[in-house]
Amino acid sequence: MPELKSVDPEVYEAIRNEIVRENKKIILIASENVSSMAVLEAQGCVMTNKYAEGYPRKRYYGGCEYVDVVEELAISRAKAIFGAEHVNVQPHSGTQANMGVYFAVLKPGDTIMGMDLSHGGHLSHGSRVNFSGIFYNVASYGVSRETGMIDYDEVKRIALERRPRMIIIGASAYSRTIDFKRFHEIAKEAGAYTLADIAHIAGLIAAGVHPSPFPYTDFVTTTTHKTLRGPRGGMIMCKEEYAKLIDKSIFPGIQGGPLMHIIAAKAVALKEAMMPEFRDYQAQIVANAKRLAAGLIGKGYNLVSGGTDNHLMLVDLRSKGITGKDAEAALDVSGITVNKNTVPFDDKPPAVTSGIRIGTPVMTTRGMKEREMDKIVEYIDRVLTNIGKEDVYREVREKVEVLCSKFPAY
Ligand code: DSN
Repeated sequence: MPELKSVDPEVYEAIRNEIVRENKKIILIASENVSSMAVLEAQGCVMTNKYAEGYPRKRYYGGCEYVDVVEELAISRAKAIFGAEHVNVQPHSGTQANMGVYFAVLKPGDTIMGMDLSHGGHLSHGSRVNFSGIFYNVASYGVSRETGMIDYDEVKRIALERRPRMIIIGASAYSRTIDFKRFHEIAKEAGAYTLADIAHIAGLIAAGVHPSPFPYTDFVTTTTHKTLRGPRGGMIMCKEEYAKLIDKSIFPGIQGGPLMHIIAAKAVALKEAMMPEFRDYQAQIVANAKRLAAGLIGKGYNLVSGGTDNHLMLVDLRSKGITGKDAEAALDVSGITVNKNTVPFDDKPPAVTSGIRIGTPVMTTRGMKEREMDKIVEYIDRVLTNIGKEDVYREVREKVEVLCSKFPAY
């Protein structure tokens, strides 16, 4: 980055430091990934210069012939991967993708039903601090206290009682397979639209290692940067009958000019997701998560729902007498990055929490397999059983750096 170094040494320095951080730490944030150089190159390209309000071949600006190429590629690849009838690749984020769907078919005051944030749902699924909880009436479902899993009978009971106009299916911290068909049947009985927010598991679905929400759900939203491993951004997929409503809702409804450089990078990531290696990668993410979960259980940690079927797990630290906040801080100093997370029925506030969320997409991209997961379990346990001991943090940090040197991000 010679130009950047000379024009803005401070930003250059921060980016260099971020590369070092990503290389030398074990990163277990379930919603992050390491995108390829091809994705980064597309993301940093001249298409950032271009205004392209509208859609391919129907723009409000001249000179869109090349940005049309990348947007059409992104759309056709997403259709092929997910089996979607219609795709809109313009949402700037997952939350904007969800907003685009709500604004397409709901009116303020309608009832939506999503997973409770404190049980693993997402802010934009009806949290009262988010637009979704301000504009709409919210009926939430959660997980069962006994199993830590979604109780579909309870979902049905709430849906039939509250009669939501839309049921939102999907989570940010739920480690089990989601039964989209069952949700669809419940929604049909309740007279609700269905929206599957697959942001966390999009890569798994693309690779066929998690069941798809198609053909059941009316709308599917996702981010493109989590297991899908593309640039930061969002995407909406839907049945053809909703195509016009969705497109109008995104532009001119809630967005102006699309980020064409990001759409170029989305096209690249989607091409990568069509490669045979991508399937192996997603299967390894799940294998790594299962191994990590088994290792932690073996060390006496409680996992919400008792394990994982996907890329993440939620560790309930209450039996260990540690807060999520303290665990996150101690692990980060030791070279292991996780995020604190509320666990279902948590008695601590969101800034403290009783749990940590652990995910394997990043370290799987970096080439780690089951053997390395065993080492990570050892390191996590060593830190969490020695909270406050700086010498232990140092010892683990050194081991982490040695391990990471064999599995660089870039
Ligand atoms: N903030 C993301 C996560 O960490 O799961 C969801 O958008």
